[in-house]
Amino acid sequence: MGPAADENGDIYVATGNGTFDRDTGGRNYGDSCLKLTPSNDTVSVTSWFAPHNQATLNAQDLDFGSGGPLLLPSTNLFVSIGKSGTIYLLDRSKLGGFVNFSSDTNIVQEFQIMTNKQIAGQSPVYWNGPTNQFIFTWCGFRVLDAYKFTGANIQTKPLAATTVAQGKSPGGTSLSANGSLASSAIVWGTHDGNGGTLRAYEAVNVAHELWNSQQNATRDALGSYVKFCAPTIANGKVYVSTTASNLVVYGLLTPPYQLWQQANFSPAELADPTISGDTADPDGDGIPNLAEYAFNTNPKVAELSGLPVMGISFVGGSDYLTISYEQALFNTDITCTVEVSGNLTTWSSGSGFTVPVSVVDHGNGTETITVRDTTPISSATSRFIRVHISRP
Ligand SMILES: [Ca+2]
Ligand SMILES: [Ca+2]
Repeated sequence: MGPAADENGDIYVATGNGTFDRDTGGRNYGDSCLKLTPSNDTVSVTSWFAPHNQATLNAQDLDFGSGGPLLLPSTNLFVSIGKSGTIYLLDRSKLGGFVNFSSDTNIVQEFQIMTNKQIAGQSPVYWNGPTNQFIFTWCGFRVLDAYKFTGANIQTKPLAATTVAQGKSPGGTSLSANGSLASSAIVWGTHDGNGGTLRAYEAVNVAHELWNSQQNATRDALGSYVKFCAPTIANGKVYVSTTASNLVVYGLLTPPYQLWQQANFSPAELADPTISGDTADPDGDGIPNLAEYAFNTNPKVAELSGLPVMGISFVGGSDYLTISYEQALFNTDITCTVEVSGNLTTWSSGSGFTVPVSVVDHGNGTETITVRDTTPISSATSRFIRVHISRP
């Protein structure tokens, strides 16, 4: 599996089967983990670890490095999985060397995540969620497990697991999330069912499968997959490699705004822009449809609740205008920008004009965003604040 690098430029690699004689003064690091430090155009081993049973691992083809190192943010630790089914938690500043005992007393933690010796396949996946830090593993012949990382060690009993197990040659696992927002976080994984299937699980509870590519197989089937190869998520799409010499790209077939229109208007209404168009206001509440979409309100119910709320915050001895608005997380096809003005003619936003105050996730697919003015009320004759909605 691939190496990992930290903010100091140190590189961490886990090796597979091979000669190990470092403990007796040799230069061979089979079934080990190495910390490589670049300096003056050379790279040197500045710390290393080999499991106590490295000779057994080598003899039984249980490559230590079958799951690569994963650095854990905001700690000095990293985690690695071996083909033997052991998960290792190591201290980056002192990996531990080698001890000839019956267990690795020289490292932070180790435990068996699989009862049988199986294939790890790839690096674990980390997510800093709203209530827990998670480490996800989906190894060969195993279900996808979500472990809790406390910041110092890993709880050995999984918080949740899927019901679908990998086969002998596991695919790969990735995660997409909007920060720590629970409702946004998805664990994506490929596995060997039906020749290759992409599956999506709720990260806070991986027992809940959100979607898989066999639900509408005619349209979405992956067909084949590449073992140990994780999906890549970027710009709202999921990219999956296959053995059929093609890259399969998954995304929403219909833009979110269009889905919202379809959910709120009949086919006849959709054909009439005076009812379903961006600037139409069929419920007569003064809020045009695009704003009803942006603020997650009902375009057919005249109501004022749910609209942006203006307030005043006291910061550093001065009062500032603030505005809070609710937005659905699926609204990825519009941009809401808070703007401020002193004259209702010239509006400004961003650095020097507005500052983010908070983002509160409601856990139901919506969040409340609060932004404030940077000009104190007391220093101006008038101050105004608004949310500007734009759609490409
Ligand atoms: Ca309206
Ligand atoms: Ca309305």
